[in-house]
Amino acid sequence: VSATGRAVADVLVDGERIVAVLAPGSELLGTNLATSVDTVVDAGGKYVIPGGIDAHTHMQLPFGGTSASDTFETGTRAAAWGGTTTIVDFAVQTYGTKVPDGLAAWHELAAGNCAIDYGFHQIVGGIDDDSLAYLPKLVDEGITSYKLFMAYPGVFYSDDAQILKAMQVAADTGLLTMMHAENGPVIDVLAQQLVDAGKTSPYFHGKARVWQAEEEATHRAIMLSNITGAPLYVVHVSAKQAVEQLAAARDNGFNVFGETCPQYLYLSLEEQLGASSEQWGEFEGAKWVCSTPLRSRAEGHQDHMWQALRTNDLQMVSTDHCPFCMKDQKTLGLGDFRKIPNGIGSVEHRMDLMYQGVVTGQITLERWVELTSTTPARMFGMYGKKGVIQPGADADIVVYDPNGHTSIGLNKTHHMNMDHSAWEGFEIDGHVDTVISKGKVIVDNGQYLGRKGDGSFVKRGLSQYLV
Ligand code: DUC
Ligand code: ZN
Ligand code: ZN
Repeated sequence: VSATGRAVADVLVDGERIVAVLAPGSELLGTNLATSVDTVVDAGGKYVIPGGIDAHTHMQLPFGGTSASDTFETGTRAAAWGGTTTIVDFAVQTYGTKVPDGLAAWHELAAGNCAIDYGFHQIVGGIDDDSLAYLPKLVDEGITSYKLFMAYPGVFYSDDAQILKAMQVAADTGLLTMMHAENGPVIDVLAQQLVDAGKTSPYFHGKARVWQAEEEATHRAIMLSNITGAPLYVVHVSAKQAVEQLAAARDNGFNVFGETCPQYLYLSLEEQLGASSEQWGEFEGAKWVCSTPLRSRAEGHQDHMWQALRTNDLQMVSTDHCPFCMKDQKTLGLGDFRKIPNGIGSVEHRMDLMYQGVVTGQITLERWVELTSTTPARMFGMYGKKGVIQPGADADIVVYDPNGHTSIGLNKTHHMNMDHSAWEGFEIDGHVDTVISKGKVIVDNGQYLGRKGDGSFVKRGLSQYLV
């Protein structure tokens, strides 16, 4: 199955690469494939797809006095279990530090530890003369996208003047600007007022982060992008009004893109409000504290995200994988939702959760491949090597069984380094059977055969969506 169609075929792999895609039983150079190769993976009755590409993960992200609980080792292994063969993680520069130092630290964390291939985007948390001067060098290092934040004043935040200057450099160099589009200063005032009124439980995280703050910031980012001529990629879109801003801009010919995440398709603020457990009481809701937040189902955001994936108003699905345990991490925010580390762990479940959208008729099989692999490869300058099964591409291949079943939960399928699952109880009418990364079978029939260090750094080219 590819982004454009499906066919019955044999895929021939030699070393790390795909060398041929052939009609079944064909002969290559006079030899019958089925009898002359070393290893045959029988995918009869199953789907063969290009390995998933999760272009938005945060392994070990420092946040709110703690760090995301998956290391590159545990997080990429969990990704592999779930049929993802490439991640693009975010190297971090915070205000007052140097971009190359942040980047070097990220290389240090990842090198030799990953189960699958990985690339980096660069978070630039302090736009100043130094960081602006460094942006063009990122391209030479294979880091062709960077992320700015319109939220989190005092931590990662950039104001409009800083964003404008960064986008001017991006327009000149071909760097893709990724934006966390929420009006942080407004959200912080609303959050303070809620806390002052004694409304401190996890649910109020979502009440403070109103959709208007996402719509407004999305619109502002689009206009700054248009002023500068820099293309824009808005991350973790969750509000239907933000999608409408992107759709209108695209209709006007602006080169802007949007991603959503499984949590904004499946989970809601109402469910977070209703969440409670013997162990955690209403603090149970902290498991789903992420930014942008879960949105109200009554307001129709979830249905709108699925629709936008069908109509291409949104182009991709990533996870924003940013796992924190309840114990000692999420609980930092007991009594004040602002101190709950923001994030959900999903890197292991994206391919399954999106396949369930095929089962329920939300998207086609081809669109599943496009949203989870082919477009991420194109968007982030890896297409041809990744995101497609064709001669010359890396042999990153997943055999997916539509007759299999996956029960998601902490004591079922769970390899992420977390003490809970945000997806407990989800049932998927499909199963990742075999995962091949650069020609090596790393997951097969419930067995992990890979090693840390199998994955290497991918130097990415410019986005293939630049015009
Ligand atoms: N959102 C999250 O949920 N976690 C990390 C950063 C972000 O923007
Ligand atoms: Zn973000
Ligand atoms: Zn993120």
